[in-house]
Amino acid sequence: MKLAGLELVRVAMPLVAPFRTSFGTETSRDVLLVRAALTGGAAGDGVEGWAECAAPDEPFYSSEYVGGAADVVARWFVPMLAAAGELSPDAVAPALARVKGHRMAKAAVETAVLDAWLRAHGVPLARFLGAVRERVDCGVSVGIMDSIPQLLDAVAGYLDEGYVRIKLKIEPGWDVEPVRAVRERFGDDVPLQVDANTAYTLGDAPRLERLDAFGLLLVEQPLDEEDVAGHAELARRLRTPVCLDESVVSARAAADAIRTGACSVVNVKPGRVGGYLEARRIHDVCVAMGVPVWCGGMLETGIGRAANLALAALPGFTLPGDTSASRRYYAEDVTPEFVLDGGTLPVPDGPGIGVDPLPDALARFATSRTWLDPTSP
Ligand code: NPQ
Ligand code: MG
Repeated sequence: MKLAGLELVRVAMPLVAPFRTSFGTETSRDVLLVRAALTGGAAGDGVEGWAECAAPDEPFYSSEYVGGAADVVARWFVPMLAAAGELSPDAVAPALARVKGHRMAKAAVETAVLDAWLRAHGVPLARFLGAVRERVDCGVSVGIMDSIPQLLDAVAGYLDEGYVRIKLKIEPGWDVEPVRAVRERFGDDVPLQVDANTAYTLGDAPRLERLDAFGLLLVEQPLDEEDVAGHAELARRLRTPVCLDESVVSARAAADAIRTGACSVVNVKPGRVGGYLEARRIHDVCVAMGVPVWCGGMLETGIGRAANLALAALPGFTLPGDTSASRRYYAEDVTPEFVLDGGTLPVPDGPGIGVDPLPDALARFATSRTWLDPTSP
C-alpha cells in the first residue's frame, strides 16, 4: 500500500474543569487528529485510518506542541512517506528516522497508517499488539487544586464513579499535606500515587522522603527529564518506588533507566515514545526486567483513548493506567463516549483502533482541516 494523503484535523475541546499540573493550567485542548488514506492494497483503494497526536497546545510537558507537530508532519513527514513508496506499519518509523525527535508527531502518523492497515486486514489493534484482556482497570489523574477541601471533593467524586486508583499531581508546596489529607479521609486501602512532572530537584529529597509514610504505589517523574542519574540517587533514598514518565522516550531509555536503578516502575505513553510499536517494545523490556508498567494519558479524545486501551490490555500492564473515561475530561467526545463501568473501560474489538470520529461532532469541534497531498508539495 502507498500513501494517498494525510488529513490534519484540528479540534478545539473544552475541558470539563481546569487541569492544573506543576507546569501549568489547561482549560481546553487543541488536539491534532490525523487521517491517513492508503491506496493499492489487497482491500482495494480508499482504506483510511485515524490517530490522535499527543502533543499539547504548549511545549511545557516536553518540547513538542501541537503547532510544531502539524508543521513537521506537513513539511517533512508527508514527502518522506511519499518517497518511501510501499508502506506497511513497520516501515513508517524507518522512513521518518532521519528527523530527530518529534516523537509525538511520528507516533500520530505511524498510528494512522497502522489503523488503516489493520482495518484493511480486519485485525483489531489490541489483537495485533498481543492484548490479553477485554476490559482494563482505570485510574484517574487529579490536578492541583486551590484548597484541600476542594481536592477531597474531587477525589470523593472519582471514587464514587468507581476509579480504582487515584493519582495526585504534586509540586513543592502541594505534596505532603494533600497526600496526608487524602489518606486521612479515604483510608490506607485506596491505591494512591503522585506525579510531580519534573518539579523537584535532588535537594528536595528530604521533602520527598516524607511521602514514604503514606504507602504510595509510586512517585512519578520527580526530577528533570534529563536527570536519570539523579533519579537513581533519589530512588536509593526513598522507600516509595520511583516511576519515570518524561525521561522514558524509547525502549533503550527504559532499559537504561531500569538497569541503573533510576526507576522500578515505567509509565508508557505511545506519543512520548514515537508510537505503539515502540510502546510494545517498552512493555517487552519491562516484562523481561521484571518491572511493572502502566499506560499514561495525555488528555486524549476517544481516538487516542481507544488505542491506549488496546495497549493497556497487554499482560505486563499490571497497574491501572490514566486511561480515564471520556467524561473525566470532556462533556462531549469526538467518538462514541467511553463510559466507566465497575472501574474499567472496554478494550475496543473492531478492526484497527476500533472507533471512528462521529462526523457531526467532528464538524462542530474542528477548527481547521488540511489535506496534504504527497504528489503536490
Ligand atoms: C502526565 N497526564 O502523566 C500527564 C501530564 C499532562 C493525565 O496526568 C494538555 C495535554 C495538558 C497533555 C497536562 C496526566 C496536559 C497534558 C498534563 C499532559 O504527566
Ligand atoms: Mg506523568
